[in-house]
Amino acid sequence: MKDIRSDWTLTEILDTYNSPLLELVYRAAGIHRKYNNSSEVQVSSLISIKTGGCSEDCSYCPQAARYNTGVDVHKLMPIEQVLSAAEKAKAGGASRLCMGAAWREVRDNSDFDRVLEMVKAVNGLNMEVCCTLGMLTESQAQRLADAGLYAYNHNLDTSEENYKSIITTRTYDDRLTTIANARKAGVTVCSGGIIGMGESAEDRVKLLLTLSRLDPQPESVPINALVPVAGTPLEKQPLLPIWDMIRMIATTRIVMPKTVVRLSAGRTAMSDEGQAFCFLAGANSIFAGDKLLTTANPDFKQDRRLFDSLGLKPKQNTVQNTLVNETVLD
Ligand code: SAM
Ligand code: DTB
Ligand code: SF4
Repeated sequence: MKDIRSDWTLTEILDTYNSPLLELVYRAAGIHRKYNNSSEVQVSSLISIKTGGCSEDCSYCPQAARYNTGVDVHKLMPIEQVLSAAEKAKAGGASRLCMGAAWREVRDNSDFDRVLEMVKAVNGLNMEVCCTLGMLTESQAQRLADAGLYAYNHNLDTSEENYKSIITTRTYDDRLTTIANARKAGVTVCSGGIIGMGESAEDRVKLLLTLSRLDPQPESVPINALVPVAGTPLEKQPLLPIWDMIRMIATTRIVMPKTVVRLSAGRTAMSDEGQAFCFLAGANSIFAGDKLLTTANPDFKQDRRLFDSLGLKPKQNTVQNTLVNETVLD
């Protein structure tokens, strides 16, 4: 049977997810080695270009204005600050920079113009540029593409059925529309979810079913473990068992063989051995640098040590940057 499929069924993915753990990992590791270089891990770095004060009610998020989480709220950063953070990330081994803004949606205003300038500037460093700015129209996606955006991150987070219990201020369809808008503009798609929010195994599998049926499948799928933040409705959620993360990564790898599967939020609570299992099961990307958007993450040095112990190396950026010359000439 062929491996790259857009016709996975719920039962097939559920059976895969529930199969004996070591068999599941063995199968996922085989698929991973067939389609990817298993000794390479793509390293991304995150920067929060606009923090907190968001109008949405995402139950997991420390940046929603309605929860008292004590995040350090700040308006859109100056371009120079983004550039120096990007340079630091590049020096630490990151080949991709993801800029996140706590916005419900992008508006056509001077802030968006500044984000477009940031995209151009980071492109000039020859890094893959990714943004996560909330909902986008097709023309906004096109303007980002024209500025040289490589990827747009917009997570589906959970199953359509469970979505309403996590977020009420937007719909699953809104998310799918933004993903389609990014795709139409020729920007690659990064979309995944969060586990450990109290969802069932079936919710996790339904998320993967939806992602696997996107045509083409997303180029990158971040799997986040919930970071329970005090002040959010999910603050009391127990920490995700590592075995659940390994199962989710392995299943993602099997249903989306060529996708970059990112072991995302939650790594500070994971052991090196737990993370090693995730890499074996097909994870081939991480966020590196001591901060995600607002919460802690292992620093570059710690990850370098982990890579050295496991014989992994950071993937070099192979994307040819067509806008570099243009930026230099500007
Ligand atoms: N506002 C934009 C949006 O919602 O698309 C972009 C930023 S938002 C913070 C990006 C993603 O971070 C969310 O879709 C969610 O998957 C993830 N995230 C936020 N808080 C998290 C938490 N406490 N634990 C794990 N992942 C989280
Ligand atoms: C994704 O899936 N995870 C990243 C990135 N995409 C934007 C964000 C994780 C945020 C974790 C909570 C925080 O640091 O605020
Ligand atoms: Fe706002 Fe994004 Fe956080 Fe939701 S996840 S509250 S949209 S920043």
